[in-house]
Amino acid sequence: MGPVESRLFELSKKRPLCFILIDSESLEYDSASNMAKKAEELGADAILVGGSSVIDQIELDGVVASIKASAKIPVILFPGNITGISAKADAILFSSLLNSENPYFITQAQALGALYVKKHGLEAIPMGYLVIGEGSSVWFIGRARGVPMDKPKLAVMHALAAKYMGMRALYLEAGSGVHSSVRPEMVTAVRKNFDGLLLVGGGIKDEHTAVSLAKAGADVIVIGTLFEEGMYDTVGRIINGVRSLTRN
Ligand code: 1GP
Repeated sequence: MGPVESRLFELSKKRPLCFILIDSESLEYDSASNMAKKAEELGADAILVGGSSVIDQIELDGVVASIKASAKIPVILFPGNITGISAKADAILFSSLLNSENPYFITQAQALGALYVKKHGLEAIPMGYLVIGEGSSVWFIGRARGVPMDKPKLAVMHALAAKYMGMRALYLEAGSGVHSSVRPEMVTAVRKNFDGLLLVGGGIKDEHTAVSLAKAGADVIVIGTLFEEGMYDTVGRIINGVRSLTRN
């Protein structure tokens, strides 16, 4: 484990964490900088930089550099494709979309991006990425065969596969901006079978939902849309609610 992963993993043993996802596409550097300051001020534990159709890596480098210059918390890439990698970040969620029907998203994009990650010494956090439900952008672009929301056992099967393949993190993704987030029952079932870092995101819009998911065993709650829409009061309540839970 590299330093960012170790730090987050250790912290997650004490309390659940909250990450803010910033979509790097068409983001002015000043806005990126302000968003980073705001995320840190609200108490986020890390900033994820993502975007499912990033095409301008020069712009991405600028966005990541602006975020890094404005916040002390780790800046972690959450790429949707090989164009989402920047040497300026602290680490990368090096993910395989476990339930994609297109091998490109399972191992090929990873192979195409691997030498860049090595060349720039980016800390890679090996992660299984599992799309839950249907109809989101990631579901469509990633050609995912979405795990039905009410079938926790199917999520558990993938979680065990991720564990046996050596992945130290797992992300249960309902998709950005969706109406319904992953259900706590699914998180509980996965938690019993996966002891790595468990991230849950997509469609989390209120403190009650976020806290229920963290209580069910999520180590990290990821918030994107609410933050992007400037709903800072709600995001602040979510972060405080999640961070105030303790782990035994
Ligand atoms: C998307 O899970 C994240 O990858 C965040 O989702 O934008 O719905 O918060 P939201």
